[in-house]
Amino acid sequence: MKLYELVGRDPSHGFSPYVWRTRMALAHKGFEPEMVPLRFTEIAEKLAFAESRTVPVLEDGDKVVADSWHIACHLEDTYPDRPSLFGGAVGRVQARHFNMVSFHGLVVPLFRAIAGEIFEMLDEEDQAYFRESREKRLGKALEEMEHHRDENLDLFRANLWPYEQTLKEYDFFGGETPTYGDYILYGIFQWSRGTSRAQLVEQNSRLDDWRSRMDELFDGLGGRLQPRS
Ligand SMILES: N[C@@H](CCC(=O)N[C@@H](CS)C(=O)NCC(=O)O)C(=O)O
Repeated sequence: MKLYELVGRDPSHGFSPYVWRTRMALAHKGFEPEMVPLRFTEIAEKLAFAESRTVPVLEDGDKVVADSWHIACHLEDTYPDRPSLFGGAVGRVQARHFNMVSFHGLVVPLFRAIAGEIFEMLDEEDQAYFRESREKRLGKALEEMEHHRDENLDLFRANLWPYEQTLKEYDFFGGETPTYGDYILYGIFQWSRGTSRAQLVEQNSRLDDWRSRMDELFDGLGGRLQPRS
């Protein structure tokens, strides 16, 4: 299997939240894909075969699957005898909902807070692309976003409340063991760990402890990501 991922100047340092959730989902199913690093400005050309303008893209034998959600569904449907990512049909819908809720409440404010730090990870060509595309999306210059960093981080932290509460009763969002919702949220934290110096959660909070448990899964796969220094 091959998994196409996003990197900055360092090709061994993948930081996409969507790729991280997918790496964890693949490990959950017992797969260790060959990682193929791409810079932003390589994606469209290198992934033309998959008709995708974003990572992740998975090559699984002669099957090509683009988009993290489609990859998760492909893995669940193609490998039903391996540990389940969703825990059934209801769990699949709830994972999709988790995806939307966490995008709206967490990915959006976090991106606004750390966009400037992501920019710093990129080479010159990618920086030009990132600035143009993201400033259009944000409606503001990256430097101007920096002035709103604290308020966006505060919003992100406030929106963590339901996740923190759930972890008072359960070890994982899948209950006793992690499932796809855990990988979605963990991907968001990995994105920040790999690109930003922001401290997202308080030490020894439920989320902090959960994150440590997630770091240890699959022989410490996620914990090996070098934090931004
Ligand atoms: N809905 C997609 C989103 C993937 C996505 O936005 N990937 C970003 C990297 S984090 C990307 O490839 N962006 C390419 C670009 O902006 O040109 C998924 O879940 O796979």
